[in-house]
Amino acid sequence: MIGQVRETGKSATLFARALELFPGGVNSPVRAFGSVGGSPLFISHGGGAYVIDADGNRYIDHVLSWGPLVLGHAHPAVVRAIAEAAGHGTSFGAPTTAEIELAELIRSHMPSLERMRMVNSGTEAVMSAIRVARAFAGRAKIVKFAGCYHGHADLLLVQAGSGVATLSLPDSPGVPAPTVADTLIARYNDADSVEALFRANEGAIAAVIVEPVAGNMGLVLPGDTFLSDLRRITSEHGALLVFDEVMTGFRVALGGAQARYGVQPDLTTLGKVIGGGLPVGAFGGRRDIMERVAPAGPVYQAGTLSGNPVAMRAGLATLDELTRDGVQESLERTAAALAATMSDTAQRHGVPLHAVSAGSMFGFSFTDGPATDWDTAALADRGRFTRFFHAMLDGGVYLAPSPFEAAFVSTAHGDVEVDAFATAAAGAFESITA
Ligand code: KE4
Repeated sequence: MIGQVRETGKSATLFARALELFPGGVNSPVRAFGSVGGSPLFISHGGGAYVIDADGNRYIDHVLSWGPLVLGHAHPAVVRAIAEAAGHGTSFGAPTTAEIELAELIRSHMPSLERMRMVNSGTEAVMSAIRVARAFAGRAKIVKFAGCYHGHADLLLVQAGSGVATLSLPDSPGVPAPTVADTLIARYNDADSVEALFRANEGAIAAVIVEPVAGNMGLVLPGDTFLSDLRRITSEHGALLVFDEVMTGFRVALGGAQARYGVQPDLTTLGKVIGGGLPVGAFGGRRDIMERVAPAGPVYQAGTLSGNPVAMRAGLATLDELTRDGVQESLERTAAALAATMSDTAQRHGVPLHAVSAGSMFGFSFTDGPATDWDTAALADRGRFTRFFHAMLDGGVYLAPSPFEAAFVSTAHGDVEVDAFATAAAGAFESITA
């Protein structure tokens, strides 16, 4: 608990070994504690709402693998499904019933996905969706929003959020200028900035891609008309609207942001929750667009492990549990309670902070007002976040090691965990205001 000196020697030793193998000692940049200092905790195992690190320290986990673990760690139904599937063979490179069943379950909650294609990551889903959007529209340019992150495909590493923002990277070397010449940047929650790009590039923009609830610059909610404005503008200009629901799918609502806000995109990308912790992504949408994807159409897209039966079964087991009556509503109550705890505790300690929740996600930023776009999100007090992050670790709570991420809850986070979070937050605010 607060003030208790946590042993982290084993993680440090493992990190030293990892640095001899992986760039920055990690297999994904945001894991490296780059913006919060210290060295990453190596996780030994997880169970329910908890992870245990190599030194035996136990934390309530609100990273949950950056979203996928909506049932918590090692849920029996998911573990059983993976074991049973693996026992019948781990991969065939051929169609299986599991992919059909998962796709049917996804479509029952997201009817806009009239056709879809399974892939192995959110990045792959987004790069594939953009390719088919460009082919369908016969246009090259795309619009993304500053602060939104859509994976690490070259064309989207422009003013991206998540790890790019965390590490203050000026986008990324190795991405040739021509590759991103057709990537236009608009301001989140500013439909006029999108309209202006269309006016300046009439007939040239294939698609607008947006995180309908932004989770990669902290948690930023769409304004009342933002998404419907994007729907109107793209339709008026013959462009496609792409919802990147890799994070928000089955999180902000069972039907994703498109259900929560009642705006139907032309294409949707998914990931995280639909794989239940195994590598799965998907893209899909209008039948007339998706029928352009090979082998139905000429837009090539492929993957050795796409639709992997073990991963499909993990996703099915996860969604089966998640879609039971009352589960989503309970998750939303938990996320809202944690956001309220953050607001109330910060206020008691006179610390400027803005906390929000959306479905089973919540977020907070050390800013005076709400973050509505990248410029306001970037005002977050990074030093205060860093001190808070480490104080929460001391208090037994594992948050994303970046101010530009969202936090997640699972069905395993109950009253005990909510109360423990409140205790840890009180201690953390005490320590950062002492
Ligand atoms: P992956 O390729 O990491 O599966 O998905 C990329 C992606 C696409 N779209 C959205 C909205 C996303 O949030 C992501 C990935 N999210 C980050 C965390 N914000 C993954 C964590 C990481 O990069 O290690």
